[in-house]
Amino acid sequence: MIIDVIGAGSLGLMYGGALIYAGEEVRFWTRTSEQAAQLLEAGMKINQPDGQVWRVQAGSFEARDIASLPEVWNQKPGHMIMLMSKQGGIQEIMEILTKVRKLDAALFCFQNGTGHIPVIAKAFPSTRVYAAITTEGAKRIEEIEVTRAGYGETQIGSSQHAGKPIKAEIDTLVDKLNKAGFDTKSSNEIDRLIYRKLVINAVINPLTALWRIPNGELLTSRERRNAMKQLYREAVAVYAAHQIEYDTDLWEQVVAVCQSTSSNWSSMCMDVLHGRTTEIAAINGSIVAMAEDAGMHAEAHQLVCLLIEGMPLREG
Ligand code: KPL
Repeated sequence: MIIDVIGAGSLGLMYGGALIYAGEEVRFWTRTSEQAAQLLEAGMKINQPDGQVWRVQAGSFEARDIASLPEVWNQKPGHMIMLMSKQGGIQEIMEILTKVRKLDAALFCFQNGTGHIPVIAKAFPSTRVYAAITTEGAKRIEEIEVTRAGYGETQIGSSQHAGKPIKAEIDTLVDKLNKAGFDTKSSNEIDRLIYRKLVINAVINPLTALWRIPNGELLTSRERRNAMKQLYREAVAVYAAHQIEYDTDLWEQVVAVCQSTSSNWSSMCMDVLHGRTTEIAAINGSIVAMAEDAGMHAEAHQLVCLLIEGMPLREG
């Protein structure tokens, strides 16, 4: 079974590399042909939290730039796609995927934020689109080396905003990911988990990115906790206005994620440190939009959107 991993950033490399290490047939689709060439020549390396280094041999997988996907797929279709790019890259990837003659596959979306699942499901009616929510974190050291930040949890399920699911497809990926060393479960309530993760990201990501601190350091001062609380309160008020259910201990869950990922640099903090576009629009921006829909204002979320969007970007 061919697993196509689209996007070889930190999470893409970590999941894809671990699947190859576990014996799966993986094709990486990279943003640049340079990264694909490096992967093909040198293989890749995953540094595990326990100090082990998993070396994925060159020759044991395929890697190409994403632009060549339609041509290759039309000759040799894959079975499962893991879409690992950031939200900001989805549009471009979708444009490339529309060139595939018939994209008959299970497509697993690993993005933070909301909104992308129904858009992808509508654009590719012959795929089954699933959502994956993860607390795994990784840091890309080089184009071909990644360090896993700790042991997280991955949940996969079918969103009510996507087409009819095939349970066996979810179970197959769950099984493969567990064998590759990821604690993975299937979930019947993935939409609830998406909204749960949205709050977690909307509180942790912009603040860690603004203060340039690892997740755990958010808890170390009253001022930082107060800022977190303000974002949290606004987000759950917006959920209440939309009748979106959330766990009564969601605040404690946000704190628990800061603790369990205390030495991680959030994905948004990493983007800001590298001068890259962030996922702020899909995270806090979606809370601002939901607030507006309900005739409310989410002022703290609006402010962090402006602060993050005003950060200098680096070319390339
Ligand atoms: O999902 C994350 C991210 O960095 O995007 C958290 C859970 C905050 C872990 O760092």
